[in-house]
Amino acid sequence: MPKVALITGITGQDGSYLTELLIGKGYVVHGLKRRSSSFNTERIERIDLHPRHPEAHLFLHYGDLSDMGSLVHLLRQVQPDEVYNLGAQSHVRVSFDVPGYTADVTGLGAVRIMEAIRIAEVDCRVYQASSSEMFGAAPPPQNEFTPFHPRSPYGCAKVFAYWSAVNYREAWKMHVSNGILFNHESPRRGENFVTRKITRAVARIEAGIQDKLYLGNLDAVRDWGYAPEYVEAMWLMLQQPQPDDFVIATGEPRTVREFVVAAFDQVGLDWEQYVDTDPAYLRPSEVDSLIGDPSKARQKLGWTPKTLFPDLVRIMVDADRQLLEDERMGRLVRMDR
Ligand code: NAP
Ligand code: F7E
Repeated sequence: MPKVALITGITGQDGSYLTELLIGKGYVVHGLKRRSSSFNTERIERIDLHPRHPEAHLFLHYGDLSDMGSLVHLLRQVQPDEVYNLGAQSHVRVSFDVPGYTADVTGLGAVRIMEAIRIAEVDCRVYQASSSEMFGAAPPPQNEFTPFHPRSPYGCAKVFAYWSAVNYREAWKMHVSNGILFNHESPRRGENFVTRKITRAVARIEAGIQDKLYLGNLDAVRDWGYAPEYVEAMWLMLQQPQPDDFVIATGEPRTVREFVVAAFDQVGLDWEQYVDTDPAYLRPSEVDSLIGDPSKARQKLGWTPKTLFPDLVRIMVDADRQLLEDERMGRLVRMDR
């Protein structure tokens, strides 16, 4: 019998890569998608079934992390072996504008999915998408023992979800693991996160269809990895006999400015001619520096990052140049966006 997985947030960056990984392993994958007025399944539309795994399948279901009933019904119907809770209002800056909604979906949503698992009496393992944003103002390097000091409604909601996951593990003996993932990027990254905003702009400026790129804080330090490798870590966590919490990161600190320079360098343009700052993109309270220590994941999961900063920038700039070319030629946009 193939294993069955349920993914919330399947239409997002990580959901799409995780779906491909699990289909490649022969899983039957069920995804929760929310209703929207425009199509939101672009990232998973062209996922091919794996030739070696004819039993693998992908099914999508309407539901919402704010709607408990939809979660209970879906869990009863699907009876998953593994649940990956990736759904969230995941934008930090936006969370200051919609703090209540962020708390509801990103925070309480995690409780709803775990409580729904209990109500539906499903015997499964759970992955909770925790975040380095929980560390916030705690000085780097950050590891599993670093105390949390969140700096946004998003970070606060993720801390609530993190401790709720630990509590379901302790109280109900559920196999729930937190992946504390540092920033991870790809050509499928949402266009209003800084890396993708930069690489999309670089391609457009090179093509002569954009004049300027407006950014906020160029001094923020982040630890950027490559999303397809990070979803592998999620899967590895659920294959462990005991549930646990793991930091997933590269350990390599880079500023937003360094990302800008590397991306413009790749197309031979001088970034200073094109980049301006706009206070609209600053945050009421910023997270200055996130640098992860992934030693525990290396030792216990055998996980190490392979794609580091220069390759990540190259992959993203190349993909956005190709995407622009495809759009200009009227070609079908490729799945590896
Ligand atoms: P993403 O691209 O923003 O995807 C978020 C997903 O959540 C989308 O599928 C979205 O659906 C869905 N969603 C939003 N509100 C929902 C609701 N009310 N009910 C059900 N689904 C809802 O995020 P990502 O980068 O893939 O990240 C995946 C998870 O990891 C998130 O929980 C994020 O907070 C967390 N995380 C991300 C990073 C990172 O660097 N990427 C690092 C640490 C943790 P639509 O497509 O309809 O919007
Ligand atoms: O910002 C600065 C900004 O929005 C990175 C989410 O996936 O990772 C992500 O959160 C840095 C910040 O990601 C702009 O102030 C400058 O210091 O790409 P970001 P994030 O806030 O780190 C964590 C781990 C998550 O869990 C989240 O879900 O870049 N920055 N100028 C800018 N950021 C944006 N978005 N736009 C700018 O114009």
